Amino acid sequence: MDCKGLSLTPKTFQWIWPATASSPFQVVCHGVGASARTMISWRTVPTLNFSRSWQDYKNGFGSFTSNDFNHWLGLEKVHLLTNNRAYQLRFSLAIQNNTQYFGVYPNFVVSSEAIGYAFSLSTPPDYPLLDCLSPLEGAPFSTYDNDNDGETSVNCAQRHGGGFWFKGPECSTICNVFGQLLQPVDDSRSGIPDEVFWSMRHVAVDLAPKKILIYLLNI
Ligand SMILES: [Ca+2]
Repeated sequence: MDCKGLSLTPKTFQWIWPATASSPFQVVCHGVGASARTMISWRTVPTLNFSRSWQDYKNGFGSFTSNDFNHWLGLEKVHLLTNNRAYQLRFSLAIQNNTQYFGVYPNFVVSSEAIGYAFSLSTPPDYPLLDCLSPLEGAPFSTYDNDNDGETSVNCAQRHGGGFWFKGPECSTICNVFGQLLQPVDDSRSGIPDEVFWSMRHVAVDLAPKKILIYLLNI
């Protein structure tokens, strides 16, 4: 069971129990019915630090009980969810005027900790945001204290200020979703390596959103 089909208020904490899990766990469900989103991350305030250890990225961190909802669900739970049912992964980025941009990744599956929570996915459709994840498919997850980026000359997670499926030495040139959420008023990247950003198709600016939501949609 996940958020799909639950009769919910628009945004709420729910206990779910995927068949792949040995015990139930709490997630944020957002929306109702067939379009309900199982949230992986909610970033609307810059105060929650995403420069975290492997254990934190594995198990999750942030607010699971209070009403600001800012959190990372945890790689182990994302692994359990995506091996239980087919999902589309979505990133929703909002800029200052509340315009939203989407990154959409069909058939997103995260492997086990034994192979570093590497992911697989299907070719994403064209959207205004460039395809950030396909070049990183198969790479294990990295944190500052568990550097799996494959390049000894750099610690990508440390450079970019948060965990991700980095591949060195470039790390991730198209997006950085777990860096510092600086929320610049002009919506564009200041250029520091550990800032949140996402490059756009056809436009020579990197978007620096004020808000990022990451979630799974049933497909
Ligand atoms: Ca490295």
